[in-house]
Amino acid sequence: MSPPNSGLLQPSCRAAQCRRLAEPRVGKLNRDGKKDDPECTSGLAAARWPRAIFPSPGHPGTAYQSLIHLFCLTGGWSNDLLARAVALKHPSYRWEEINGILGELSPQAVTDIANGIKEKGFHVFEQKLSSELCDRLQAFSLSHEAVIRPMDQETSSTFGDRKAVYDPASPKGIVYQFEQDVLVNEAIIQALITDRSLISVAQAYISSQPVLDEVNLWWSTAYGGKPDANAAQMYHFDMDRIRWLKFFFYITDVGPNNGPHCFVAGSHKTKGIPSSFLDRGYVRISDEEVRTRYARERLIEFTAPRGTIIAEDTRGLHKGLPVLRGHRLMLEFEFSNSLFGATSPHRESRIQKFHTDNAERFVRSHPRIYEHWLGN
Ligand SMILES: O=C(O)CCC(=O)C(=O)O
Ligand SMILES: [Fe+2]
Repeated sequence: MSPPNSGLLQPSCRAAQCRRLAEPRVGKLNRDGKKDDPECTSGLAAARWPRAIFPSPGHPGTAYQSLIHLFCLTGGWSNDLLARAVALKHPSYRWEEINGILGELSPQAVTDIANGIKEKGFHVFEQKLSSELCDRLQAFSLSHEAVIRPMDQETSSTFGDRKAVYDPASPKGIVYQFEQDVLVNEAIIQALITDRSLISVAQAYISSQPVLDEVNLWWSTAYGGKPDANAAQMYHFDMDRIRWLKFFFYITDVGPNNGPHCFVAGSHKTKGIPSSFLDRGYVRISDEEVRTRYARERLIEFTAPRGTIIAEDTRGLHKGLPVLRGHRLMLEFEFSNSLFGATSPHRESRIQKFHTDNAERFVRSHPRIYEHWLGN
């Protein structure tokens, strides 16, 4: 099934948040290497969404467009090569103690997790966010306004930016996305983004110092009743950076009806996505096409209780299933090896206030990790 808005993906701009759910707006690369102008091809181009999840409009710079173009052309070699250069310039931090929400991890345990992700493209941690933390995040999400994301058929002119507090009894849209500048100023989020166990896994996977690139939290609802590409509910790969790792945290229970996150195991590898898909550029791919190319056991659907933490290389094919009943509240962080790539629409998102000395000390002593959120 192809997305109503022509299947063109635009750079998931995080001006407000792509939540890049499905990044609906990267310019499509034609066989001859030319690409459509994503700024012009999508009616969503004027909408402003945070990029990590939901594709948002933004300014696809030349560097960014080249990144996508080369990825599609080389099946991923270009990213691997660039990542090696970045790793030389920004080698990983060496920490004696690795302790945090993933427990106390030995350097070997971190390496094993990273190797598992290299092989499969994801890791589901045994450790979970505590039920108290999930309660607090849920309470926050039921009492703060979020941006209601326009759906595929809606454009900024018919929709505009709408904000509301999510009411589970009467959802007004398919995705309620919290703004990143609000999130990074919340105490719980500050504790999590400075968690050494998460950061250690990220840097082991990307083989260099990580840069926190995206902080997203969103409700997915049963509104609409069909897959919405703009809400990342069709298979796609992310391609805003050279190399990255995402952490997904289920804050509510996710059963088959609550829109489980899906991933095609192994598709993150170089040449893991068939060239027949890549030749079409940065477009969404239908379930049927994915089913014909990959064995059934590679199509993973993550149904799991709240608190579950998944690390995933979203260079592989992934999506969220539409919510059929109830809702799903998901928190997401992205750690990249550098900010090279898409422009940064949420430049205005700043940490204004620290809630603990620990968080402040950690952020100030690792300015590269938080360069996106500190200002210059
Ligand atoms: O909602 C989902 O499970 C998919 C999210 C997604 O595509 C992303 O965060 O990159
Ligand atoms: Fe995505």
